[in-house]
Order: sequence, then C-alpha cells, then structure tokens
Amino acid sequence: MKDKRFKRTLVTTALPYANGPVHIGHLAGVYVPADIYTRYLRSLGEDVIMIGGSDEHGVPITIKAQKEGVTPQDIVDRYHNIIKSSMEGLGISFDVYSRTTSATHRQMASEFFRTLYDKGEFIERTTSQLYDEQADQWLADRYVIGTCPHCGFERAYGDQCEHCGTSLNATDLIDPHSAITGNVPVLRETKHWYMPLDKWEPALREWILEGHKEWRANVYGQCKSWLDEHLQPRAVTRDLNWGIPVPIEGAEGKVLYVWFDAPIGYISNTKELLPDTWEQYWKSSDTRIINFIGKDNIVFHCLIFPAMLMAHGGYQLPENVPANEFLNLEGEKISTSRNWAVWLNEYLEDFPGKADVLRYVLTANAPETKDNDFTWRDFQARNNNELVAILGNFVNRALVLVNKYCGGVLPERGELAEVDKAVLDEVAGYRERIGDLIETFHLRDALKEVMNLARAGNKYLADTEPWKVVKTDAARVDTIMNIAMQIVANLSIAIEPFMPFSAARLCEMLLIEPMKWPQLGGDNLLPVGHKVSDNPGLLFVKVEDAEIEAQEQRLQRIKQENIINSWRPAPVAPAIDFNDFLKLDIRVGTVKACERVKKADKLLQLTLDDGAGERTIVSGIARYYDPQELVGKQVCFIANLPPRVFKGIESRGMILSAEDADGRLVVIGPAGAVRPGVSVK
Ligand code: B3M
Ligand code: ZN
Repeated sequence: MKDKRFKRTLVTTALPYANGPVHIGHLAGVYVPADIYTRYLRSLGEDVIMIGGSDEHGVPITIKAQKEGVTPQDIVDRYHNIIKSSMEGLGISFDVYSRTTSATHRQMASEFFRTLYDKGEFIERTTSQLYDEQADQWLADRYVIGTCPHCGFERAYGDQCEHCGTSLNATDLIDPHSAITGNVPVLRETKHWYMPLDKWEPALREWILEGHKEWRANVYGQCKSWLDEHLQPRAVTRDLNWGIPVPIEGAEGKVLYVWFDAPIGYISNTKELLPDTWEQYWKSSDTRIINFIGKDNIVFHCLIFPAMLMAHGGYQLPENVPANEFLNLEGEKISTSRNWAVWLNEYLEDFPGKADVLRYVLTANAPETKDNDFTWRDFQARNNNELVAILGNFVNRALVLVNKYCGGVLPERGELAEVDKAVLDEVAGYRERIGDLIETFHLRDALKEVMNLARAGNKYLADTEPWKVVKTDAARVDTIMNIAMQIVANLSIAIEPFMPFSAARLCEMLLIEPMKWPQLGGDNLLPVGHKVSDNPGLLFVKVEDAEIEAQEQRLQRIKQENIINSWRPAPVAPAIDFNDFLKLDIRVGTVKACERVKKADKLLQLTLDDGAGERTIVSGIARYYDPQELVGKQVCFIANLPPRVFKGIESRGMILSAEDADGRLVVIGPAGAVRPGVSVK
C-alpha cells in the first residue's frame, strides 16, 4: 500500500435491508468493489478486515411484514439467510456478516445513544408528526409517500427522495399520503431526539471540503451541495414498534431511527468478529476506514454518521467513501418492489459455477462515474468475447502446448530474444499499475489491465508461433513455453481479487499453491521441472443464446406483470340520459368473409350476415387477427352509424373491441351462439 500512514484497514459495506434478496445493483455498487479491494489488500499481506451484515430495522422491514401478514422477525430471518448464503456463493469474503438484531448490536447502539444523550448532544423537540388515524399508526419514513419539495418527484418517501437523492423529513413532503391506507394523514404532537447537524457543519466542512478533495467527484460534490445549503437538526428516534428501544425514561413506544442504529452496526459487527481488539480498528489513527456504499447513502455516511462519531468522541472518521452510481437493468431503474432486478440467489441457481462471470461483468461495467446499464446481451458478449476468447483462450493454449511439447513439465529457458524480453518487461509492470488503480478505487480500469496481461500472453504466442518453431528448434520452443507459463502463473495472482474462483481453478490447473500480490510481475514463478496438470479443462465456457433468451423472457414476463399490476381502468365518463343509450343500435352479426384492405396495413374488410342480408364493415384490427381467424365468429357491431368510406370501401357500422394487457385489440362477441341480427341490450 502506497500510503504508509496506516497499519491496518477496516472495510465496511453498506448493510442491505433484510426485506428482499440482494440484486446486481447492490453487487455492482458495493459488494463486488469492496471484495476486490479487500482481497487485493489481503494478497498484499496487509492487515485488513471486511465488515458486513443485514440491516434489520426500519420501515422497509415492517412494510414488507405487513404486506405479507407475517412478523418483522419472520421477514428478517428469511432474507438474512438468503442474503448471507448468496453472498458466499458469489465469493464476497466478509470476515463477519452479522445482523442488526444481534444482542451485541442492540447493546452497542443503545449505549452509543445513551452516551450522546448523557453528553447533552441531542436536542429534544415536540413537533407535529404525521399519523394515520385509520391504521392507528405513526407514519415515519417510508410509511409516507408524497411529492418531493426539491425536485417534484411524486413518489418520494418520508425519509428520502429516490429521484433526486435528497434526504427528507416526512413533514417536508407535499401532498403526503399514507403508504398503508392511502389516506391523507393528520398531524399529532410527539417528542423526539434530534442530532443538531448544524452544530457539526463547520467540522464536517473542514474535514471533507478541505481535507478530502481526493474523494470521488460524485461524493465530494454531493457533500458540498448539502453543506452549502446548510444542515438542519435531524430526528434520530421514531414512533415505531420495531427497532431498538430508546434507552431513556419517557420514551416508551419509541425506537432508534434505523439510520442511527445501522451504521453503528459496522462497529458492533467488528466487535462480534474481534471481541478483544475491535477498538484498534475504530479508534487508532493508523487505521484506514473505507466505507463502500451506493450513491443514495452518501449523506448518511459522509455527514450524519461522522457527526455522530464526532459527537461521541474517540472514533476515527472514514478515510474514503467510494460511493458508486446506480446500475440499471435493460435500460430501466432496478426496483425491488417491481421485481425489476437480477437477484443474486436466482443468478447462482441459473448459472451454476459462473459466479466469476457476474463479478467480471459487474466490474467491467461498474457504475463508478455514471449510471450504467446491465443487459443480458452484454453479459453474454463479455463472457464469450472476453473471458472465453481472451483470458480462457490464452490459459488453455499455453497449458495444451506445454503438455504437448514439454510433457507438461516447465522447460529451461535459453538465451532470450527481444520478443521475450519485451513481454517479461511488460509483465513486470502490472503489479504497480493494477495495484495503483485498485488503491485509488478505479476498479474497472484495474480489471482492464488484468485483461491486458492476458492479451499480452495471447500476443506473445501469436508472435513467437511455437507450433511452427517446434519443427526446427526444440530449444527455442522450451524458452517460449517457459515464458508463456510464467504469464499464466502471473494471471493466477492478478485475477484473484476480481475472480477468486477462477484464480483457484487456475492454481489447480497449474498444480500450485496460490501466490500473493508481491510476486506478481515475477519471471520465475514456476520453477524449471514443475509439472502442471495434464488434464486442465477449460477456465471459462461459452454462454449460449438459449440461456440468455431464458433470462430475457423472464424480464419480459415481469414487464407484463407490472403493466397488468399498474393498470387502472379509465375514469368513468359523465352520466348520460337513458334515452341517449337507447339511440345506439348494437347488434350481433356473423362473419361470413374477411380480407385485408389493400394498401392499408391496419384495416380488415369484414362481410357480416346481419340477419337482413350482407353488411360490409371496415375495422382497424388487421394487426391483431388473420382474416381467416374471424370467419364464422359472431361479433357485436353498432348498426346505426352513418356509413364511412375507407380506401374506397363503404363501411356500414363499427365492430366493438377491447384492448388486452398487451395493448392488442380483441373483438367482442356474444358468449353463446345467437341469431345474426339480434339486438344487444
Ligand atoms: N440499509 C440502505 C440501503 O440498503 C441501508 C444501508 C445501511 S448502511 C449503514 O440502501
Ligand atoms: Zn426529489
């Protein structure tokens, strides 16, 4: 690590709400980058721990429980387990993954609050808060939905606008309504404890705006705009029955605000991991604390939690908060409630053995500086054209050739040619280059360099052509194969932070123990005489079209379901006079013949038996029916409209139809056979 001020590193990862599984957005934003960074530091031999856990309090949990008619505890038990095991499945190497309902955490958060209370760091305020009289419940945070006063987004929550990211008080919302009943809430008086953030504003300004100009532009910029608008006191307690009770008298029925207790979870979980030495990680100035989060959590991690830590005293502030932007899915914002996501637990089931492919794609396309899009086609292309065609191909070729020409045993190198020296020189440069990029949180670029190392390997084989040289110069082939295999061994180190499963597989192919980052760049990682596997298999395999189509179809289905679920009938038209209704002559006719209207791709010409004879009607349903499909069917039509001419055909009436969920027109007819010409009443 370049920065020598620090002896150890504490990596924290945002605690996901245990109200659903984690999805690719969480992974790209937080867990994959944190894991790469941590694995890299471990490989460097640094003292580093990575802290994670489920966020099990707050309104997201109680809303989910209410929806399903189960207890909040049921919800968090279910999703904590799903999240924990799926993260393991993706190789996210937490040193601890705990939960904010743990006894250690309850005690730690409670004591933290009590310390601030005893130091007089809170202000007490009795204010009017929103109350749903029908549900007989206070409406904190996400229990209220209304219009954001900053950007006008109409579905902002009482704690935060998901559109502009501003964090809000429920009473700030314009036109608030209850998420439980939809009712307009009333105001009732209640007492709460507030963090006077205004008091900490000068210290936060100094710390971030002066002290951390190196932070990512999005993080620094968000903090600056918050500070420039000036901070207000914020309530850190809530009227809720799920959470950590406020540990003071007169606070019955009140709990700590979830955003007060959750970040303390980083501390409690560290204590759970290291009951005796946790304080070193939080309180010594030679610890580097890094918070990996998504952009919607910036204000809590850069302003509110640091203010809490300063008010408490004795704690270190984060050294960096490398927040990512958002990952979209097939062009649309990921949404848990609309099921518009790729869920990690489902991915691992659908793509067994391909955890690294997802890690690779999410890193290659990481939303580090702007929102990015995940598409299944891009996933397939990156797997097939990059992992298989570049990295896998080089490893595979080198191993096959060393088995073929050298019996799988590392041969001696003879005198080096220019091309050999050049590639070894290049290889030597990657340790610094990739390391610097990881240390400065440029993980996409770091991964690009890893792939460049594989490209260098491919190019080396293409330039030296051992398959030709073998016919004339066996000693030269030995040199080439030795060097090619050194590059493969280097790759086993370089890919480990990014693709740990493939790194382990590669070590198995090479029959070596995993090597560490300081060895990266070496030109003698595999000693002469070392034997590699004679049946190495493939490092990556192609993703077939059918696998991608299945995923795309799943998303299509979800889109349909969302359309159906969000569909509302049009408002009923103003009342009419009954006599007006009687004026409409609606009848049933039987389709005798049907054909397309020439030069009009929307129109069908129908010939109906209307009881009195034949009647021609032109109807705009050609995109939804084959003409032959309709012949023999009975349909309803309006019989007394004035005739109209379409493309030279006189149409006498209008066929009734209705739109289905896909927006296709379906003709309306009687549910049983009737005589043609009868009136519909
Ligand atoms: N659970 C919010 C989120 O999942 C929250 C993070 C807590 S980090 C201390 O976006
Ligand atoms: Zn907004």
